[in-house]
Formats: sequence, structure tokens, C-alpha cells
Amino acid sequence: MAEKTALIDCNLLVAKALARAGVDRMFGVVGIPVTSLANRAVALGIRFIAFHNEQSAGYAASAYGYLTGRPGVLLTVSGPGCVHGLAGLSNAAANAWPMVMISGSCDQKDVGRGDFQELDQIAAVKPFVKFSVKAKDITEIPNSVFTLLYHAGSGRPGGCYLDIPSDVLHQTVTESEANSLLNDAESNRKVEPIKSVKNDEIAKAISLIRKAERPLIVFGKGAAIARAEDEIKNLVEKTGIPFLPTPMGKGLLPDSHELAATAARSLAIGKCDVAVVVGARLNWLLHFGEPPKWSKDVKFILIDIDEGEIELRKPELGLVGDAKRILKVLNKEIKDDPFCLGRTHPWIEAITNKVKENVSRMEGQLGKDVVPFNFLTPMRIIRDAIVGLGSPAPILVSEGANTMDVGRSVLVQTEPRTRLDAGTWGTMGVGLGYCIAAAVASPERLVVAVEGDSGFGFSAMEVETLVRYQLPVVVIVFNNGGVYGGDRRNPEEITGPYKNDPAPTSFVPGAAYHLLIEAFGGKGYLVGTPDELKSALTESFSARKPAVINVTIDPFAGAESGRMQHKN
Ligand SMILES: Cc1ncc(C[n+]2csc(CCOP(=O)(O)OP(=O)(O)O)c2C)c(N)n1
Ligand SMILES: *[C@@H]1O[C@H](CO)[C@@H](O)[C@H](O)[C@H]1NC(C)=O
Ligand SMILES: CC(=O)N[C@H]1CO[C@H](CO)[C@@H](O)[C@@H]1O
Ligand SMILES: [Mg+2]
Repeated sequence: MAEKTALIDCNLLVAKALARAGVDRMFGVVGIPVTSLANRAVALGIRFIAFHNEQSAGYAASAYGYLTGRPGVLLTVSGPGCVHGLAGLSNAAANAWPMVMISGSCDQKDVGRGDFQELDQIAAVKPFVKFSVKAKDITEIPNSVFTLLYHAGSGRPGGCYLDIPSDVLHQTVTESEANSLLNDAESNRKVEPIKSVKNDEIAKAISLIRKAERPLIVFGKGAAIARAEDEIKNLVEKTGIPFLPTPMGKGLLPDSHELAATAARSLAIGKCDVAVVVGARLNWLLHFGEPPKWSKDVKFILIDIDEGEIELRKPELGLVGDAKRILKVLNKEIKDDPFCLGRTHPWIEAITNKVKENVSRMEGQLGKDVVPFNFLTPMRIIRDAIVGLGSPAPILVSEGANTMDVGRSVLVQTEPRTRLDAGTWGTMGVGLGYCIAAAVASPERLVVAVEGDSGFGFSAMEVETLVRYQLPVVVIVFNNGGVYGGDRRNPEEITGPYKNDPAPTSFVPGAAYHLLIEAFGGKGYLVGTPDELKSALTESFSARKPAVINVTIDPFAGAESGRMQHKN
């Protein structure tokens, strides 16, 4: 009898709802009024990864959503905690990754009176979320949790937000009422309706592909989140059409595949006449699908989960729906007809030759050991060490300008969803949060981050989080003393009363980033030569313990702004 009338508080009810909905990990920073919520979640078997800053925790939640296909959950305090969490929500929106942010908020009766950490959080999150709810009463909790998790993951994934005022967090219900609320929420849980693939659209796609002389298949992280790798492989191998992944699409098919056009990117997009674009938006990363990078006559077949994307880009043909399902139907309808390209087709030959040319030019530069290090020499050494690990391949995290650009061309991806980088927004500071999310999502994999010193610095304190949870993450910092590297100003720019200040792009030269992690008991390495780097990689990769390798890079190697000079 006593059990029936026992009371449970809202913190516990939130934790129970999350656990019922299948949430098994949470990322965040605790404090008033959500500390008890985190403790309750842990007690129910949800792993709570506590960060130093909600920005990193939010980036982690978004990446966890991407890697697992289930929304990552971020927990923050009210006011400033919520504001820092916006970094994660906005990143989820930009990358179309599923996540839910849950924040405590001020007491409802004190709204407008300057309560502790008061903020209209529903208004603050508005530009970045698909859906938000303020729970005004404890009874709304279970249903809100299920609804928000659904919206975050349905259609084009993105961020959702649950606001829980502190007075609601202190409310209670009886255990039996809690159970019936949880049962109702679970049985009313929404399931994504399956869009049917129209036969005439499939027929039109096949006809466009059949008539193409220089077809190309492009795929991005939308295809990765749909787990469409087997269907893409099938399509590529059935048709013999070359493919080009976007930076985070890399790995859906191995970079070493004979039809990979990555090393002939300019030719492939410049000359293709029909492009099948799967789960990738024709945004700046793909030059908007417009001349001069693309031919003006190119016909796009866009496969996207979001109808709005098709309306925006106005392709020759748009197929709305889940990439995996659509490709499955398409593959089934493509029979082994003569339109399938043979390996002797002139288009394939042109691509293959270009690839060979680019690769041999690249390998020529990579083969030299340049000391003090440029970007290429250490990147080659890192590539070889990663390739040497075999399968399961590590998850690679990358940010920075030069460091990320060079890394994208040199490092090799062989397995799906093993590359996380600055993404659609080119966001610096995502690295450590992504490392933590990757280690937590895929405990069987090593995580290797290759970061510029500026990119690293945005969230460097999270190396303590790596040590605290003993995550198998090796962070390699390309230390060239600044944003893009050394001071590249023209002498005439260096005038005025503050001319003796360091350049806005500069950091303290010789920063000992490897010592930062040692402050917390992790392992640090300082390397400046190929042998030092090789030995640090061998040791840290086999130790599978948190480490930072500080790689001394010539501050004048690389380019100002990396490859984005035209935008700076
Ligand atoms: C949140 C955010 N702030 C600022 C920038 C502008 N930005 C672009 S790259 C970069 C850092 C590049 O320096 P580093 O990471 O050291 O890479 P390097 O080119 O030196 O290898 C910055 C600050 C950004 N992209 N994102
Ligand atoms: C050469 O290959 C790299 C990737 O390996 C790619 O980023 C670059 O765009 C290629 N160059 C051309 C001209 O296609
Ligand atoms: C403490 C230390 O030796 N720091 C090194 C880290 O890297 C920088 C810049 O690349 C070197 O100049 C420092 O000597
Ligand atoms: Mg730098």
C-alpha cells in the first residue's frame, strides 16, 4: 500500500521518462536547479558526462545524435547555461543532427522580477529549434519528453528544447500517477510516417541516369545519418558511376574505392552532366550547384528527407524521403542494362587519370620529410599510423583552417561515420566535445583528433573531461602559434598606438599544450621531428588513454585563412 502512495519528484520523473524513451547518455553541466535531475538519471542507468562548458557539452550531444541516429541529450542550468547551450542547438540545426536540450528555468511566479538566472529561454532557443515546450506542470513531463525526442529525430533532424521551471522541478506526483503518465506517453509515442516512393519518379531518375554521359553520385552526412552506405555501394557498383563524398560523407564508401572521385573533385563537379545528390545540401560546400564550379547544364537528382530542400534548390528531379529506402527501390529497379557504365568509358577514364595525377603529385609532396614541420609531413605520418590500426577504424575529429583542409585531403576514411569536422557552419571549438561524444558512442573505437591550435583552444579545458572519464582519445595539436599561423600582416598595417600588441591572429609562441593535459594526469607529448611523432603515435594509440600531442609546426607553413581566402 505504502508503495502506491509514495511520491516521486519531477527530477526523478524526467529521468524516468528519458530512460523509458531509450535515452542512455546525457551531456551537460549541472547546478541549480538541475543537479538532482542528473543524479536521478545516473541512478537509473543513464551515463551522464559532465563537462566544463555547455558549449562543448552541446556539441557533444549533437554529434552523439549524428553518430547513433538517436537524439543526443544536453542538460543545462537556466539563463547563462541555456545561452551556452545554444551553441549546441545551433550546431545541430546547421548540421541537421538530432538533439534535445533540457534546461531548468526560473520560478514561474518570479518571471519578470529579476529572478536568479532569469531568461525567456523559449524565446532564446527559437531560431535554433524545430520544436520547444515549456512544462508548466509536472504532469506534462512524460509526454513532452517523448514528443521532443520524436521531433528532433523525425524528418530533417535538428534540435528541440524542453524548459522546466524550478517550481515544476520541485513538484511531486504519486508513483502510480507517474506510472500512468509514463505509460500514456509511451503508448501515444509518435512513429515517423513512411513516405512512399513514387514509381514515376524512380522511372524518371533511371531515365536521367541512363541518358547521362558523365554521371556523378554525391553524398553527404544526410546519407550517413540515414545509414544508406550499403545502398550507395550497391548503386555505385551496379552502375559504375563515380562518387564524391562531402567532408563528413567521407567513409560511407572507402576513400580507396576505385570509383572515388575525391582526388578529381574539380573535374567531377565541373564536367558531370547528371548528379545524383544523396543527403547533401547544395549549399556553399557544394558551391550552390552553380557555375563556374558546376556546368550550367548539369541536371540534379536530389534525394533529401526534407521537401523544403527540394523546393529551395529546384532540381531537375527531387525525391523526398529516407535515403536508404529510396536507394533501395532505385537499386531494385535498375536492371543490368547496357547503360551501366563499363570501366573503359571515357568519363571514367578521365576521372581515373585525374585521380592518378592528383594522387601522384600529392604523394610526391607528402613523401618528403620537411623539418621544421609543414602541414604535410606530420599529416602523412598520422595517416600511416591510422591506416596501420586497421578495423575498427578510429573516429577522426578535425578542426582548424590549414590543419583541417590538409587533413581532409590526406587522411583516409574507410568506414561510415568516422569523420567529424567543423561542419556546415565551419565551427571552431567543436573538437573536444566531438571527441567525447565519439568515445562514448563507440567505445570499441579509438578517437583521434587532428586540430589547429586555435581550434583546440576554444574548448581545451575539456581535456580534463577526457582524463576524468579515461576516454581513449588522442588529441594532436598542430601548433603554429595562432589562427592560420604566424603574423602575416603587411608592415604598413602595423601602425597606431597598439602596434606593439601581438597580431589578432597570434597566440603565445611555444605554448606547451601537452602540459595542459598533464595538469590533470593525462599524457602529453611534445614532438618536432618525424621520429618523435611516430613514437608518440605508436605509444598513445596502443595505450588508448587520454593524450595530447603538441606538434611544432612552422608558423609560416600553409596559407592565410586556409582555403577560404576568397571569403576573408
Ligand atoms: C566559432 C568560430 N569562431 C571563429 C572562427 C574563425 N576561424 C576560422 S578558422 C579559425 C582557426 C584557425 O586556426 P587553427 O585552428 O590554429 O588552424 P591553422 O590554420 O592554424 O592550422 C578561426 C578562429 C570560426 N570558424 N568559428
Ligand atoms: C586533389 O585531391 C584532393 C583530395 O585528395 C582534393 O581535395 C582536391 O580538390 C583535388 N584537386 C582537384 C583539382 O580536383
Ligand atoms: C614547451 C615547449 O617546448 N613548447 C613547444 C611547443 O610548440 C611550439 C610552437 O610550435 C614550440 O616553439 C615550443 O618550443
Ligand atoms: Mg594554428
